[in-house]
Amino acid sequence: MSVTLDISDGLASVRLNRPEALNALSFAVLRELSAAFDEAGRSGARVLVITGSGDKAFCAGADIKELMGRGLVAQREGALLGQATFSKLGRLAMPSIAVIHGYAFGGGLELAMACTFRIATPNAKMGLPEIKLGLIPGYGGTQRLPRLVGEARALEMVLSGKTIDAAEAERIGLVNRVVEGQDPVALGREFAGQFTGFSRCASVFAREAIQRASETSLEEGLKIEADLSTLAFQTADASEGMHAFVEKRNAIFRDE
Ligand code: DAK
Repeated sequence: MSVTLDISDGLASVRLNRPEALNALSFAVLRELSAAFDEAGRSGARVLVITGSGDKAFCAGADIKELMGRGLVAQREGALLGQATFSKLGRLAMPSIAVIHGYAFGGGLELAMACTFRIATPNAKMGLPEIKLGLIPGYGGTQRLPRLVGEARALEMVLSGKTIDAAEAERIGLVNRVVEGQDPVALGREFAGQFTGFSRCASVFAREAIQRASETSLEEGLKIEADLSTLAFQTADASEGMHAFVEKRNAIFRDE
């Protein structure tokens, strides 16, 4: 298997496992990823962490060797497969975290950008180098990068194909944090710890509202917020959270 999924203690850990090709995303890998996300979603895990195996790369992008010589219809189907696979991450009830260690290029960075959060080790190198191949990003990069870093920086990265390091990625908001440590899963688990103790309902509503912010007008977005925040009041967890405050105790959330 080129993708492994391990679920323990509420953490779903997805690992790209093709170190000999720097974890490049073949179409078979995309299909395995898609299946792993489905299974993680069914598992009830509270958070999902994605890492790459080996010490050189999170993921060096789409498998360039496999992309060559395919017809236009097949290429379009391939782009749609990559987009659908990555979009699945955003629809999971749990937040997802990409731990970028080493290279995250092209489709690898697009996978990371589809996650809720990205953290990077100091040796991380990121870029969308498709332009150097005569291509443009096809797995969501032209849409997610400007939403994360703004149009000007996205244009600079996509049109130059340049590589940026972890510090620069943190500065422009492409990654949430630079973290130090040898074990990527442990780094992801530690970062995830901030999000796992609350109501899943509230977490899902908050993510939905924030995701919609970049897709709608302010007026429409405020309506979405009013609806989702009102919905949050209907949950047992909201009742528990407010009662716990008044009773000066820790809340026990049940995701209800
Ligand atoms: N694909 C296939 N194999 C790859 C690969 C990749 N993206 N990246 C690395 N490898 C393989 C290398 O070929 C090599 O295998 P062997 O030759 O030993 O068999 C092995 O991994 C180790 O790589 P290197 O020997 O090159 O290692 P270095 O440390 O010297 O260099 C590197 C590391 C990451 C700087 C270098 O490997 C590199 O530049 N890799 C390519 C990075 C890249 O350009 N990625 C973006 C790909 S484009 C679509 C539209 C667009 C796209 C996809 C679909 N549709 C419309 C369907 C575009 C997506 C992309 O991601």
